[in-house]
Order: sequence, then structure tokens, then C-alpha cells
Amino acid sequence: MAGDTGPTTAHPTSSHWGVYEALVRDGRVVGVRPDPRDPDPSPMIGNAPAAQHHATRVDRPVVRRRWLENGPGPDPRRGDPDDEYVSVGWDTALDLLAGELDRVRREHGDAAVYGGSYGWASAGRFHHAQSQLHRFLNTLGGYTRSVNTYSHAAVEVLFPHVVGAAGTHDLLRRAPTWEAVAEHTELLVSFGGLRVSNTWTASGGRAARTAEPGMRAAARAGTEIVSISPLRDDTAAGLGARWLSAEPGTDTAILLALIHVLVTDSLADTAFLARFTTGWPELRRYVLGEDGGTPKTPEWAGAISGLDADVLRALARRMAERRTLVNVGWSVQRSRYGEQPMWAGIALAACLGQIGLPGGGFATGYGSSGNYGGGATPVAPPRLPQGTNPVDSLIPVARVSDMLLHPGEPFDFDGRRLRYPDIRLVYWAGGNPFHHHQDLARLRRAFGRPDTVVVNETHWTATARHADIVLPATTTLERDDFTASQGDLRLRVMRRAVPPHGSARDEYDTFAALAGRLGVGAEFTEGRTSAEWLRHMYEEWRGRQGAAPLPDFDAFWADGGVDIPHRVEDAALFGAFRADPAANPLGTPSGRIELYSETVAGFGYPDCPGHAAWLDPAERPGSARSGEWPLTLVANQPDGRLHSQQDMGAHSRAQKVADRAPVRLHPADAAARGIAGGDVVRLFNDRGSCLAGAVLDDGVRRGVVQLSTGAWFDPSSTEVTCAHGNPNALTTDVGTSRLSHGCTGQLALVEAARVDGPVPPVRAFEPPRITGPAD
Ligand SMILES: Nc1nc2c(c(=O)[nH]1)N[C@H]1C(S)=C(S)[C@@H](COP(=O)(O)OP(=O)(O)OC[C@H]3O[C@@H](n4cnc5c(=O)[nH]c(N)nc54)[C@H](O)[C@@H]3O)O[C@H]1N2
Ligand SMILES: Nc1nc2c(c(=O)[nH]1)N[C@H]1C(S)=C(S)[C@@H](COP(=O)(O)OP(=O)(O)OC[C@H]3O[C@@H](n4cnc5c(=O)[nH]c(N)nc54)[C@H](O)[C@@H]3O)O[C@H]1N2
Ligand SMILES: [Mo]
Repeated sequence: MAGDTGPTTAHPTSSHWGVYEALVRDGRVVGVRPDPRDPDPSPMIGNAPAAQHHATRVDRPVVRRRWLENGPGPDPRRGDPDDEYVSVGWDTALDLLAGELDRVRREHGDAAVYGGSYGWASAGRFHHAQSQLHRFLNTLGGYTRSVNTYSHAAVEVLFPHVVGAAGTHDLLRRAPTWEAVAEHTELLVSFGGLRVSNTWTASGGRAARTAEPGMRAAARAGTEIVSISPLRDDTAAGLGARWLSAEPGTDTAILLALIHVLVTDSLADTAFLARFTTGWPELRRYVLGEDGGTPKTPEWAGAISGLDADVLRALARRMAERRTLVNVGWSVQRSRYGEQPMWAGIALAACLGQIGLPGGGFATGYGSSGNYGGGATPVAPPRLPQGTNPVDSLIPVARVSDMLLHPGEPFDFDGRRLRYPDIRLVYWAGGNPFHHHQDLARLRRAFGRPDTVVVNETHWTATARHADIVLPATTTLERDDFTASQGDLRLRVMRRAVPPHGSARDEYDTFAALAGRLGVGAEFTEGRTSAEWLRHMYEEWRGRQGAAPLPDFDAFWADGGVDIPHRVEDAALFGAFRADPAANPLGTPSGRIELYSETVAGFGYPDCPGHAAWLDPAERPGSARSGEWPLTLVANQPDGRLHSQQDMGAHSRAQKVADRAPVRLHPADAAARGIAGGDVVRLFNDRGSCLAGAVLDDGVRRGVVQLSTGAWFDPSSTEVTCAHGNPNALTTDVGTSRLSHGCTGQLALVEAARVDGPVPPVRAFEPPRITGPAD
């Protein structure tokens, strides 16, 4: 065939999940080739070819017919799978959107625009959707923003009270390198495991994959690994890790019991506690039950967690005898009262007295991100300047439904009393809230409230299908860019591989055109084209590297990248504080690690008291709700993709069972419900339901079912909330606590049943009905 005869060319690029080359023939991506320097590439790069040219690509600007005909306004039918879109052409779409932005700002003020727009978008640092959107909205006059992340909001908000802001930054960025772990750490106890597939990902992509080789080298060097988790495969086979299968959501009880043993066995490092912490007497009283509460004994924790009391006792003693690193993974805080296991984790490490010693102490992020433990560089990659947001209106990111449903209502947040703004226009670019948010039925109601929803997307995600105006964005493979992740050692050129799909545009051009219509074109562009911005950002960054002789832009571009000047951090985390706490105090009121915080206690939040405490969550085995909903759903990160991105790709599709997301169950739980491998299963609770395909696995703790996030939300069936298997049909939309309002999507109580008879088809990958001319 003539069309198949062109030469195949290779184009270097980067995704958050790997550095690779796109193989292109006749203008189409036909394959991928891993970066030659990556010895163990992630299979997720295999999703790119099918995703690039999929039928769900947004190929032209469209407007939802009901909005076009009725004008802006709340619409409970927003997101109706049968809604029709009208192809209007770029000029009309931009005119309509500019007019609506202008109307909302004039009538309701800039705070009525929600530009929170959370999401991972793509890896390139210039064509980064949020950066572009935020720069545009700031140029215009500002917007209501979101703060903190779905990933680890409880860490971000709690730890400044516990170790100070700089200490929190260090905890998230400067953990002991895997080399230091191999050299110094005798025992690594990880709550939430060290899930290898999670380390395939790092924001921006990563030139060198260091996590999996690092953990293997540590295991070879003799680091003993204990994984406390509901899934056996949260640690790689071959690490020789010991799996302690615990009930999800019970880590705080386990951690408090380990502290209890250290105290009663006189193994707690009282000299360390006295010198480097404050609040130990309060925590100690609580743990021992001297405050009138239950003593937090191993027997007490054993009954809650399912771990044997003697196992906990032996573990605590072993930790005290060895150089021990306590890692509490981010998943552990992504549920109700998620602040508590973090605070209890650092309290345990403080009792062991090893914080500040090489390879010892506390960490949070091994097994959660590819760059954690990879060493740090003091140099951040180039970044598009975003200007300043003159509007002082914000929400904690996971409170989006509350905000839209309860305008004007007050809420508590980290000691402040704030009010939800009255949002009239929601603008999302580079994120998929109908992937990431909890209780999607509630989110759908919330998305019915604003006057107008605007989404820039590469694909027809469920979020795009809840929008009134949808603007097609180019993908990474359609633009020139560069990228590096935090701690990366190389800034890499990403080269355009294929022409834009349909009439998709770079978001920079979209926002420049909108800014022009709204009278701020010159401020937004500063007179530069995309290509000129790349050069400008690079040269500006190069200029900041001082003495380091870096190549100029043309040489950088020709070479395909530049090594980033760096320094591998070998100083122990909190080492300076330990060496001289008077000279190097932490940024807390006491200058020490606050095991009890007067500040947090002073907020008076029952859901986050002044020290780590066991607060019994509703969504856990053994709770009152668990009588009706006896299974604990673990909604962890998918190993076939990043979140919802490229779910239609070959690697992700190959994992589906009966066309749906795979749900893993213990064979005994399956047998009790007459479920066999390959069956379609309905998971349900009082919030919603979804279908999934059964996989039986005795590496799943009994009573637990695992359904990873990221199956494209499919509300097309009237019988279930999602026909495809998105776990957020089942999760609860309540924050971790009033302190941080973190995401609680990781755990939910559910029941499961086999589906007999006709099963609704999966329609997630069908684009919506579009009328009108192709643009
Ligand atoms: N139940 C449960 N829910 C969770 C979690 C959990 O553990 N359990 N984890 C949470 C976590 S940690 C996170 S970080 C979130 C992730 O949630 P998100 O970051 O929202 O998920 P993604 O699927 O990565 O969404 C990115 C979107 O950007 C689009 N995109 C890619 N490139 C571009 C571009 O150039 N321009 C534009 N406009 N769009 C682009 C993609 O098509 C995709 O739709 O999910 C959270 N949700
Ligand atoms: N392949 C891939 N990698 C990713 C991502 C992705 O989408 N795909 N997303 C990235 C992002 S944005 C983030 S924030 C990180 C998230 O990193 P994490 O939060 O660490 O990842 P999860 O997979 O959600 O959870 C890891 C494991 O924790 C266990 N777990 C769940 N609940 C509990 C509990 O209550 N107690 C204990 N002890 N264990 C529990 C589960 O068995 C789960 O497999 O991953 C990143 N890496
Ligand atoms: Mo995340």
C-alpha cells in the first residue's frame, strides 16, 4: 500500500511515565522505542500509538447544543451521555468564550472563575496546560485557585506544623538516596509497600530510572524490607520482603502500638525525644492510656489491624536494634484522618532516635514516585512564568464539589475560616476531575451548578463531556518542548513527531488568541511565539546557572538535551538539625519536631487533635458501616497507565477483563459470592456502583478488593453509576480532616456481586455526537 511505504522516523519525547522515541511513518505514530539509556522501560509507553490517533481525540472546537441554544446557566443535564455538541469553528468558539469570560468577570468578579484546574497534563515544561491557563487567567485579572494536591495534601498541610515548612520540603524532596539506604539502612519498614509500577512515574518524566534498581541493590546489600499493606505485590518479588498483611486504614493503630512497645520495653530513645522533640509527654500519656483512654497495646492494635500482637512486639524490638527507616507511603494518608498515620510515623521514628542519621529516621514517598530516593538537584527545570494572581480566593483542591454545591458557606482549613466562592465559570485544562475526584455522582451534580464549563482536552474524557465549550489541544507528540523532573539529571528536548490532529491547537496559541480578544494579548505573549518562548525560557534558566558553562539554546536543541548541573544530596535528612539543633532549628514554634502541636491543638478540630491519635474511620473493616458493606475497596494507582491517561492505549486495553477494569479479589471472597475469574462483577454501596472484571488472587488480603483508578468514567447505563470500572463511583467525598481536606479516595467500603444476564456495554471510548461542519 502506497500509504505504508514512507520511511520510519524516530522522535525523542518524554511522558511522565518514561522517556522514549515515537516511531512515525506517513504522519502517524506507529510504535515506540524506549530510550536506549533506560535499561528497564515502563510498559506504559506502549499506550502512545493507539491513544495518539484514537477516535476519542477532540478534533475541533465544539459547543454543547443546549448551552448554545439556551445561553449560560446552571444545567443539571450537563454530562448527559446523549448530549449533542455543535462544531462551530475556532473563531466562533473563541468569540463565545471570550464573551462569556468577560460577562462572568464583569457581573460576578474574577473570583467567580475557577481555574483550579488540577491535573497531571503532559510532561513538557512550556506546553504545560495548567501553567498556560494560570498565566492566561492571571493576565486577565485572576481566578479562584486550588491549593495542595490529591497526592499528599495531608503531608503538605500537617508537616509544616510538625517539622516546619523547610523540613516538609526536605521530607518530600531529599529522602536518603537508594544508595544511602543500601549502605546504611538495615531495616526498611514501609507502610503501603514499595509498589514498583508507581515508580515508573515521575512528574515531567525521568531520564534515569533509579527506584527499582535502587531497591533491588538495597535488598542485595542486606537491607531487610518489611511491607505493611493489603496486597502482596506492593513489593516486588525478589526483594525478599516480608509481607505483613494488614487491614487497610489501620496504620495509625499499628504505629501507636509499636510506640507502646518501645515505651514499655524501655527502648524509646528518651535522650533524643528530650532534645529534639516537644510534646512527647502528651503523646506518651495517650499511648499508655494514662489520659484515661485505652492503652495502645499490640493486642489492641492487633484486633483492629489483623496483625498478630507478638508480630508487632517483635517488629518494634527489631526496629530498635537496627538502623531503621520508617516509610509511610502517600496512599496511607489518602483516606479519612490521613494526617494521623503520618504524624504517628514520624513519632515512631523519633522514639527510635534515628532521625538525622544516614539511612535512618522517617520518609514518605519510596514506592510512590520514581524520583523519591533518586538524589536531588538544587536546580529546578525552566518554567513558564505565571505572573501573580491578584484574587485571594482558594479552596483545598479536593473540596471542588463542596465549593460548587455550597457557594458562600464557610469552611475550616488549617486554622483559617474561609468561605466557598460563588463560581460561575469553571475552566479545566490538563486534568480529569471525572477521573480524580471522589463520589462521581455528587461531582456530576456539582458540575450542573456553574453557568459555564470550559475544557481544553486532547481526548473526549468524561470531564470534556461535562463541558459546554471544548477546545481541542495538541498532544505532546504534536509540539516542540523540553522537560526534566524534580531531581532529574538531564533537561531533554522533546521533538514534534506528527502534525496536529484535526484542527487541534497548542494551548499557547489558544490562550494568546483569547487574550487578544480580551485586550491583554501583548501581556500574555510578551511578543513571543512558542519557539521564541522555548529559547527565552532556556536562556533565562541558563543565565541563572552561574558559573556552570552550559551550551546556548541552539547547541542544546541540536544536541537533544543538556546535563543539569547538580549535586547529589548525601547529607542525611535532618542531619544538620541533629548535629546542632540550636543553630539549625526546624521552622516550628519550638524549633523541634512537634509530637504535640499547640497550634494544631488550638484549632480545636475533633478530626485532627494536637497529637497523633487513633480516630476510627467509617470506611474500614470492623466499622459500623462494614456490616452492610463488608469489603474494603483499595483504589490504588493503575500499573497500566498514569491515572486516566491513554486508557484506550494497547497496554491498558490488554489489562481489561470482559472489557472492564480488572478488580482483584481473594479467591475465598469470590467463592462466597459465586464469582469466578473473568466474570463481570458489580461493586456497589450507598453512593454508587460500577462494573468490573473479576481476577482472583490470593495475594489480596481477604476482605479487600483492589480496583485501581483510571478506567474512563462511563455513565451511559442507567443500571450502574459507571459501566467501565471507575472506583470513584464508590468513594466518599469527605476530606482527611478540617486541617488539610486531603483526598480520601484510596479506601471505601463496598459489596460485590456477580452480574448474570445482559451486561451494559462499555461506551466510554465512543466520542459524543457532534453536528455541524468539520472545522
Ligand atoms: N479513588 C482514588 N482517586 C484518586 C486517587 C486515588 O488514589 N484513589 N489518586 C489521586 C491522585 S494522587 C491524583 S494525582 C489524581 C490524578 O488525576 P488527574 O491528574 O486529573 O488525572 P490524569 O488522567 O493524569 O488527567 C490528566 C488529563 O490531562 C489531559 N492532557 C494531557 N495532555 C494535555 C495537554 O497538553 N493539554 C490539555 N488540555 N490536556 C492534556 C489528559 O488527556 C487527561 O485527561 O487522581 C486522584 N484520584
Ligand atoms: N504506574 C503509575 N504510577 C503512578 C501513578 C499512576 O497513575 N500510575 N500515579 C502517581 C501519583 S500522581 C502518585 S500521587 C503516586 C501515589 O503513590 P501511592 O499513594 O504510594 O500509590 P498507591 O498505588 O495509591 O498505593 C500504594 C499501595 O498502598 C497500599 N495501601 C492502600 N491503602 C493502605 C492503607 O491504608 N495502609 C497500608 N499500609 N497500605 C495501603 C495499597 O495496597 C497500594 O497498592 O503514584 C504515582 N505513580
Ligand atoms: Mo498524585
